[in-house]
Amino acid sequence: MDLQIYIDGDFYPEADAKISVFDHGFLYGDGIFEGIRFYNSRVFKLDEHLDRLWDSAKALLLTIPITREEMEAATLETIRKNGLRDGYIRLIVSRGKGNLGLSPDRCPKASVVIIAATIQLYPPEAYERGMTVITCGTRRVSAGALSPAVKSLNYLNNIMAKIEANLAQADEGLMLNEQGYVAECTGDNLFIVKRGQLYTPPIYSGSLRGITWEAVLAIAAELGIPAHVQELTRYDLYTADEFFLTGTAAEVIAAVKLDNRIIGDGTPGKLTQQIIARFRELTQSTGTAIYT
Ligand code: PXG
Repeated sequence: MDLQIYIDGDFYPEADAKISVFDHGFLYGDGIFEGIRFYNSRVFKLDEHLDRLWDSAKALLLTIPITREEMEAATLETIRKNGLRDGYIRLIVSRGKGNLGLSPDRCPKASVVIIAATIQLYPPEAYERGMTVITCGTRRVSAGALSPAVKSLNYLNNIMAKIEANLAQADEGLMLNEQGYVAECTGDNLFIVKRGQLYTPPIYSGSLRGITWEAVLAIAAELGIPAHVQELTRYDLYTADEFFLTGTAAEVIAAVKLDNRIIGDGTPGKLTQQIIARFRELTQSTGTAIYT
């Protein structure tokens, strides 16, 4: 069956789901998005994603043209229209149709697009063996240029790093900030385990405030695993016992090699597996119900 895509209040089959070439999301990457997962007929962390969407909009002085309640209803309706129980939502708010000229004041109304589909970010075997990661030369864009906390349609910084990882035949790319501290991977936050404790870089090192990242910090608290949010260098990663990545698309996934160095014993670590197991339980049993 053709996907049914939501655009500004109406549903269109995929082939007819089109936006203007004068939309500033297309012309300038001016807009924001969220990537949200749903499992077992529940949307995982929907409120948190909508909070972040509204924060991104505020940071860009972008007026979302519908209310938060309408956005939530439209998201759930898009999943129902496609009859899905497990999958992935891409929610986009673009600056909208304007003219050739980058000023957003030429765009009278933002556009909302909601796609409900599926996503497979990494090959299934990567979840078994663990990911290989390389450090990218491309630095994460500084907060002084464009805050990495804004989930904007401008992903070229991450895409340039992803290209480096692809060329090196690694599963993911590690991005450092301008000071050389660890920021995040191209579409995932990261954690290490050292002597039974978790460490992860703070948001101000240059990462998105990941919703999976926050969920993992909550799991650590629940499981009694001490967790430290502090600046990290590659030294910390090279000498870690375990290394794993988090993201809505990636979920929680072990990383076993960085720059061709083996991390820990080269297999997904015990604490990582414990966290993955609890994360799976939560994704299967919590979230906003879609079909009631
Ligand atoms: N950092 C960046 C730069 C991201 O884009 C994350 C961290 C993880 O955040 P969440 O909130 O998802 O835990 C992301 C999220 C895609 C895709 O289509 C990318 C993300 C999420 C969903 C899909 O590649 N990135």
